[in-house]
Amino acid sequence: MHRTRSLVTGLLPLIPGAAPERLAVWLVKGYVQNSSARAPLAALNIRQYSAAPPPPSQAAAEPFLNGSSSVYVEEMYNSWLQDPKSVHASWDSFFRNASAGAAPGQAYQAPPSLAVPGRHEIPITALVPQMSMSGVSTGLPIDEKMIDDHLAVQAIIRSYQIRGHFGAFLDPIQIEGPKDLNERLKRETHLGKFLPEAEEKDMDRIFKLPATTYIGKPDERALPLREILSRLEAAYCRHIGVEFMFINSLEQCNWIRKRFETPGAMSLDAEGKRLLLARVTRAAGFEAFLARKWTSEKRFGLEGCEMLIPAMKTIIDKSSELGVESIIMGMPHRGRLNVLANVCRKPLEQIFAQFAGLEAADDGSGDVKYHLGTYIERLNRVTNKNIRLAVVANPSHLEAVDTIVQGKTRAEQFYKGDSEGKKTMSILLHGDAAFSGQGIVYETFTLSDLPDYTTRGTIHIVANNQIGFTTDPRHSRSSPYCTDVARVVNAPIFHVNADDPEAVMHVCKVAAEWRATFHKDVVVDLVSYRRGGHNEIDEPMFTQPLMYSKIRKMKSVMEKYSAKLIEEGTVTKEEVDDVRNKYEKICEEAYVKAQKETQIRYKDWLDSPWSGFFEGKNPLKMGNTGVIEETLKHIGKRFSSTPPNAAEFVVHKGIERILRARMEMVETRTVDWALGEAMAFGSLLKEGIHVRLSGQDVERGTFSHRHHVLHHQTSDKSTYKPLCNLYPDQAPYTVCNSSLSEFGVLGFELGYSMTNPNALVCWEAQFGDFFNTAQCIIDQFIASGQSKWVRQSGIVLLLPHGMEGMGPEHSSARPERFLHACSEDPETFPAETEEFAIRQLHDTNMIVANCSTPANYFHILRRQIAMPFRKPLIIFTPKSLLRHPEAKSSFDDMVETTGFKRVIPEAGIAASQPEAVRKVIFCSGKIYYELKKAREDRGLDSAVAITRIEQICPFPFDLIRDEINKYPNAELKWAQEEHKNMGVWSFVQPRFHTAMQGSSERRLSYVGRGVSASPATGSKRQHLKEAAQLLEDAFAGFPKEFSEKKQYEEEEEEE
Ligand SMILES: Cc1ncc(C[n+]2csc(CCOP(=O)(O)OP(=O)(O)O)c2C)c(N)n1
Ligand SMILES: [Mg+2]
Repeated sequence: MHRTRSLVTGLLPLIPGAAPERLAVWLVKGYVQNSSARAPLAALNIRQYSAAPPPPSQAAAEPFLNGSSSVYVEEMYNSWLQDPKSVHASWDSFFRNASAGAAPGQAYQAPPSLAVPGRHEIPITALVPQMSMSGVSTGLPIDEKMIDDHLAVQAIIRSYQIRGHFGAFLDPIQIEGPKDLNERLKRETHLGKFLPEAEEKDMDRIFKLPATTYIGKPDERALPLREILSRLEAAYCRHIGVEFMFINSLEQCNWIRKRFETPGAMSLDAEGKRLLLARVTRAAGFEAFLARKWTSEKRFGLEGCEMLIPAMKTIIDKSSELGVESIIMGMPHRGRLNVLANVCRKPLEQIFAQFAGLEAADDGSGDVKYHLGTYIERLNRVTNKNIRLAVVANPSHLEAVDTIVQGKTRAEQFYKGDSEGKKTMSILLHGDAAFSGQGIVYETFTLSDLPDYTTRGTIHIVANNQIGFTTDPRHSRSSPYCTDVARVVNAPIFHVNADDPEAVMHVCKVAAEWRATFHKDVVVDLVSYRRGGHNEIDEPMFTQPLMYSKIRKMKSVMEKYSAKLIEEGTVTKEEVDDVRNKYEKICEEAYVKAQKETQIRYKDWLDSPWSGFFEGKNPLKMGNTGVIEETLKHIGKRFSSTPPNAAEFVVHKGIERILRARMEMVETRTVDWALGEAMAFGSLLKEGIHVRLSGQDVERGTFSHRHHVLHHQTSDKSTYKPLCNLYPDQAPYTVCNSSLSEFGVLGFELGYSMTNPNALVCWEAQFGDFFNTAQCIIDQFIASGQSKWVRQSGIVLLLPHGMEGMGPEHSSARPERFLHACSEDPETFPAETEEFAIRQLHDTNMIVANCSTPANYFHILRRQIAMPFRKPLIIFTPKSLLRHPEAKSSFDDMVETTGFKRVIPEAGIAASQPEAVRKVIFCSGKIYYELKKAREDRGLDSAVAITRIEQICPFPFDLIRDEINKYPNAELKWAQEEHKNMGVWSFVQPRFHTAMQGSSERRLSYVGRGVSASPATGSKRQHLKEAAQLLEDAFAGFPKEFSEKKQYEEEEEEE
């Protein structure tokens, strides 16, 4: 509360009296001061905003024309000047009287009320006797004063609702401010502060309660001011601070008001209190046990925020009661082991065994214990319903797991047909510093209400220990609260003092109900402290001496709450001891069991089990990727058509042309890139595989080549998706333009891909190089996820790539970055067996490819599903090749007998006379077409072979070796358009060496651009120069007769 408190203090000098005081007092004082000043309207300096003539001076002297009402009155007056009937009859009468010269104070006449009094409404006259009984003498007509007073009280109520949280007692350690904030606040609200002449009596005056509050019991329509203030303080200024009045839905605001203002809303029965105490005891007992057994082992203990555990359990109980069956959670290091033990009920011996440093029984490199995930299905004892809980494994990178959890949740909802999110939900846990500091949190929130990304409400819990490692909030954020980022999506934020267990329970229940009712995000901010250092080895006094001298004197929440319950007679001391001892015994027993363990199993910590997927499969046997011609034809035709039965669907002329061209290709048994992709997707859909393509502008495609969503040109929001209409029983196809985020959306799609192995989930970058804003997802999850967490994913990254003169960005998708993260050994030629290719795929961490033909693209997409396991696939996709006349494939390369080609060897004249070949140029991707043309131009077709490597990792050692051996007399070149320190060169170079099995006679050398700091030049001219030079260099070294021969042949042809 450091930062919040200083913000409030910062505001106080602006407030009359300067001393910190209750909002109500400040407001009422404002009224008193204004009314005593009685500034005439002309003096309020507001007319400069009005084009209307000034109101008559007599009217300006009316006593109620003060403060906030004056603007309103002036608006009324201006309207009345235009048309007297446009204002209420009472205003009409007032302005007529004032214009006619009525004396100040005499122009206003109260109109008779015609309305039937509703809830909170009582006839104003009914209050008059009480008002006069209070004996307050104002010297003004009683009804006018009363209106002002009522307006002031309404404003007080509203100000509590809006700003009451600033006065709430949220910080258990009271880093700043007077020791007893409650006492101070009481003193500040004393009657004398705003009505010095009749203090106590004014507090007893009765005020009608407006419809915007629920502080009245059912039969209470008016209350003494004292009671109003007291109830507002109970609702908004005790241990809960509610931020919600920024929400732009009246219904939602009222819903929240009701839950916090209704008298008795926060009370908990004895059974609830006992359960709560038991849960706090377990949370505290777990940390104490670990601290005792492993004194200096890092575990990122929860001490100081033990209430996180009962908070999560309450949310789970309530959500289960409201119909949720599966909860997917993401969380950082703090308290993670405790969550696994006490929320998920992961067997304690498995957790304790992690401390023993045992070897793993399964493959992989593993992860530290406070990053591991889990998946558990169990009975919720409170609701007696089954519940599935998953904690997603995460790296150290704080908050990076957020969108992965969201994607996984969304996928589970999708596959279960839970379109409203009633059965599956997510909970995200955060640290205070990370929540406000990490941009991915914002990216996660912005996905929360997008049709293809929403999870229908996430409950966020911040374990707000008011510190991030060694940094104070005042140095780690510029916002008053660490939770302010949630305001962007209108999520209510419940700050709660985590040393008040019952208050925590209340906000958690409300949060769960909110999610179930509105299906929107909500934040619970557990304001707490960190009893120790950042981890168990750190000394916090180095940097936070004051904070820690206070913390060291603090009793734990368990001690405080058990003392409270003993004192109020809810439990006995024996019961408290009993609960504690029982849990300790459970821990001891598990500890003994853990000691007998000899190995740990990473599989025990898997967050996304794919039951039934691996069972019964030969892990080295892959299905076919070719399909029958009939399927290609059918998909092609559908993909080239407008809605079959919608003659009125108006298609853009340009799209009509594209569709016609597609149809012509289908008729000639050819595909371009877009058609090849559609056939891959369509054929998988036919086989029951859900396909999801997500990313920026993917529906049309950045390069306007895809057009998976056709837009009716004369009817808004009327669209047609050909791939959703291929077969009556096909799987669903999802294509969705995403928010402009890479980190968030790639994380989301990765999470999506973890849920169902029988889905093809693709994320496309707008241009390939933009992936680097999502680098953390690639390094921490995609490249290493299986190794760390035995978790597989078949996600596909489509990264437009190619040096086409577009400048430093938009050119290279930086293949080197991905290749560097590949786990393949460059110096090992894998054993040559029949399963060479599939074993390589099985053993790699990622597949990296640059396909040069639509057919190969088609096959590699389909291979993702044909594989008996899942691996991430990174494809560098083309830009200019999308429309290149030669970059087309025949159906012949896609039918049943065909498959993906890891290498496309030279197939021209050179291949038929390999001994005569002088040079073999190996390359990958679009440069092939440029090299091919340059070779032809130079008449070198028989002298130079050009071979394409389509799958870069796993490296096709066997095929490359064969290709090299085929051309015994040729020099070997690697040509690439990326700079020498980029692209594929440094990856392939040692692998070629290995493929040549150490042959010292043959050497691969590089041809292409030199090294550079920037991926591409910004000058088109320079680009063309470099591109031309590259081709010159590639074909350098041939004697002149080669080109003369070519010239001779051409002349002969012309004749
Ligand atoms: C992206 C990232 N940057 C930096 C770190 C290093 N780091 C680990 S914990 C931590 C402090 C986190 O503070 P907070 O979010 O408040 O959580 P707490 O440790 O207080 O529970 C930091 C900076 C990290 N893990 N991840
Ligand atoms: Mg913190």
